[in-house]
Amino acid sequence: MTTARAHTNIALLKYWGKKNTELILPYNDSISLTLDHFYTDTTVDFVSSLTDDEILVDDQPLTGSGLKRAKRVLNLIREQSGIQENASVHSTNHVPTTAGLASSASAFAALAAAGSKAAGLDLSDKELSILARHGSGSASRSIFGGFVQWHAGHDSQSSHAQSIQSAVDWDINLITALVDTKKKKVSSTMGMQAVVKTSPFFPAWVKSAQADVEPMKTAILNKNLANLGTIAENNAMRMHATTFGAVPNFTYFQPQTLAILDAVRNIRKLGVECYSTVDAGPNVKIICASSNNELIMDKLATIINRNQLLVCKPGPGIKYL
Ligand code: 2P0
Repeated sequence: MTTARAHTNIALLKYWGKKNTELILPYNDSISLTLDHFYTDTTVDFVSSLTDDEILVDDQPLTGSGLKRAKRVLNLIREQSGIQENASVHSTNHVPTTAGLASSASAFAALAAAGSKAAGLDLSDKELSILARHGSGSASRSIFGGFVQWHAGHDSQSSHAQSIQSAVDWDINLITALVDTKKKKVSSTMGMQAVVKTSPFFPAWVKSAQADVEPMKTAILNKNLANLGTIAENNAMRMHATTFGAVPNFTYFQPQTLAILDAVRNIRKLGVECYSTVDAGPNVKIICASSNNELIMDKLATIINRNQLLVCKPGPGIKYL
């Protein structure tokens, strides 16, 4: 029996579009920051008496596409290890459902780590990243701490994440503005597929997202918040532009999302470094130095309640408990 802990991550350069939906191979590289505080603990045991995999998430049996994806990861572990038993999986999310942060990244990273170790495999971080990717694309990045790059690659073996800077020893954090925490109408998986198939802006997105990779890595290594934030904000807006071009068109933005994006631009004009990023939902994550957190949160107080603002710091990679 093995327990592993994996943390969530936020993409600074987004993964948005699969060129292979079975293997979960993305069109472009993405770059993320792993977060502290929000994580998933997963315990896996292979048990001969079980007639099927038994997967409980927060004490509820997993169903639907989540179950299918978890079984896909467990089947790969069985293939690689030669083990035949079914698995007993217990997973606990320490990602508040109200936080509007994705838990699929931490969930599948923790499952890959705990499952492979419980099956007697001793996988490298790269191999774990490939395994986690089969559950959810963003999970490939949650194997590593700090700043992480997911190489798009050209096949399963070449599509994996890698650390850029695991120990973040400079002042950068995120403020998450929780605009709406209800389940979204268009899931990431559905949204990105719709865009790949129907948005004429998609090819331009892939080209510009790939061109962001080297400048973003340089900004991270130089600890240059202004460059990092500018590239991240533009990248996020371009991702969202693809949804406006889809048929039928859709958007993850809500009125309050736009109000916060505007407020962040205005705070920046006052000389305070802060930049927005938005994932496949209405919540805004504000990239800034922690020394400016209070000032920024005070300025946002006219738009959003203080208790809807959550500070997220850089966090570590996978751990075995
Ligand atoms: C990201 N997102 O890079 C992007 C930005 C959402 C917007 O990764 O279909 O849950 O399971 O591979 O990983 C969310 O997508 O999608 C995501 P699947 P996933 O963080």
